[in-house]
Amino acid sequence: MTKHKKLSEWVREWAEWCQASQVHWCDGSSEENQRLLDEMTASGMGVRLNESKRPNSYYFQSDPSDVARVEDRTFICTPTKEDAGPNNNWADPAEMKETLRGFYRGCMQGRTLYVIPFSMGPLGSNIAHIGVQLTDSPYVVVNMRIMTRMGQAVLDLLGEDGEFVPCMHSIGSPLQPGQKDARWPCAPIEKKYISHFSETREIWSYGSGYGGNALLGKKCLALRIASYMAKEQGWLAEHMLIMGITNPEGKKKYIAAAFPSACGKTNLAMLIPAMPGWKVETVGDDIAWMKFGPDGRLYAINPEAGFFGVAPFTSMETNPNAMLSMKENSIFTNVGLTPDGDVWWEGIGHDMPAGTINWKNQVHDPASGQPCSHANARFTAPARQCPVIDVDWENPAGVPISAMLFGGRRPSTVPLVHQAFDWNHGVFLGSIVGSEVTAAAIGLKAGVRRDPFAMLPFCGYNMADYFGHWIRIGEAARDKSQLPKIFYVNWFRKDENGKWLWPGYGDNIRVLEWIFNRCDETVGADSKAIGLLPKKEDINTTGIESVAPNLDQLLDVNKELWLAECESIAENYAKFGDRLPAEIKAQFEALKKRLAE
Ligand code: O2Y
Ligand code: MN
Repeated sequence: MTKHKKLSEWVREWAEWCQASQVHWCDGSSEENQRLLDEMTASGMGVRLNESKRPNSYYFQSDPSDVARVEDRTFICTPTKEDAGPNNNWADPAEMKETLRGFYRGCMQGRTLYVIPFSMGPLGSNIAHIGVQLTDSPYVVVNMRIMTRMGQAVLDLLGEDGEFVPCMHSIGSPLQPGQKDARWPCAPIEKKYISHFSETREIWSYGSGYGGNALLGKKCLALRIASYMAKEQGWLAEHMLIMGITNPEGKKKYIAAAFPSACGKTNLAMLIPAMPGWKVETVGDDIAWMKFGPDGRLYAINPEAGFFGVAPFTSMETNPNAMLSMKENSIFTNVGLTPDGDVWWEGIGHDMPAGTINWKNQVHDPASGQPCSHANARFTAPARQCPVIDVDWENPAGVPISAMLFGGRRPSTVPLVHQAFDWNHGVFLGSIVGSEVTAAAIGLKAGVRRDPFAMLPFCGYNMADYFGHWIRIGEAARDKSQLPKIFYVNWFRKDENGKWLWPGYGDNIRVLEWIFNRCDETVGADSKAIGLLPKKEDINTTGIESVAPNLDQLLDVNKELWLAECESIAENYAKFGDRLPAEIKAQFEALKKRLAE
């Protein structure tokens, strides 16, 4: 329990307003976790998987209206629309609170209000932050227990007056006496609201029980609210994986990488190098919080404690470390359930067993043309179970970052890898990130979506100001030479026939080798209009000789295509009007001038 008066009062007020049947303060113990899982299994919401196949693991199916983050129901409620920027749905904070207060009134009738104290980042780290989520979903509690450090230890750390981000959540489905509960209770799509009050650091989520809409530590706190806090306090909250790379000489560096959703961050974070002697270790697969350390370098922590990864097409071929991470103590949502009590999804690496139940709870008919698992079906697995988890993944001081990568799915134009000339040019590269659209969010148009820094759905304020914040971070560095070097990668380039030019996966280590060596300047580069490119011979193709001839195309910088790219960049920048920082405009002008030379 807690002696924190403000917290107790906040919980009491919401419990009363929502008319919760009871309040349960989560201690995070395995007994509590087991009780909730047993209750969900008994009610038919969850299924315990076969103990001999998937120990201590559970299966859930969501409502078909509740399968992914809902970007068009996500709001940033800053005092003015301009403060939220063209990148966000804005709503007036007072109006939004009034609307939601109306919805929250009585919304937990017949349900328990769970109080989840959680730390994003190792307990007590000076880069970490604490949140407290209220929820009426036991599914959310058991997922938060994997994804964060949760329970009594966090209350102890909060003490009597510690700071926390209040995170209010309800599935928006009160239960009347005698009413049979839905298997996955939630509100209809038009009543789902994922609202952020950036200035006052509050999250109010209503109507959804799924993923990023409901596990509020992840996208809501660790990115949208944290990005605003980071701007105010001079640090970075980024949509980035963090990995350690050790070369055959035993030298280790940490790299952070930002790719839009569904561009393979989890696969890269857990990569098995295709070149002998190299080692990759995982710190995190989705979010990085970075602060300057006492030595002037940027240090990163993974604020999360688990992986909430896309299941379809994850296999022992594509990502064995992810498969092994979820071999026990895991939760599966919207995948297939096999007759022998295990899970199955498209691309898992073996045929679907006959009689498998699909995510819509029907015996799956492969002839239906429909997938058995939803495209955004997820596994929730403890990070500590990853076979290549880094020794320092829970180091409260974080890990020193040598390089940052940006990238996306670009079938043409963008070369396999290029390096920024300097920090401000790197910020420019982050600002022009674009990718083919993802399945992780609904309601998107097909085609290339500009997703600056892979933060478009996750920046809690005007993105033009966010670009400015990155510029200021560069200026704040005590020693500019200590700043991470910035690169742009593109594993997804195709030839004229639509065939991949680069093998990807474990072979990406060949590109990482060049990046690693560029950090120490032990390898050269060709200066081109768009940045510094590898010389063909500096990308190691031993063992993939058939790919070597593709390097001409992979490293090609086509001026025509880049001039067209500039038009698309200009179109995107125009949204930000005068708020676009002068340094970014200068970088863009310099690029166009170099292309014209
Ligand atoms: O659709 C959701 O609720 C999950 S989205 C997600 C989950 C884990 C990591 N990244 C993402 C994302 O969309 O970037
Ligand atoms: Mn993500």
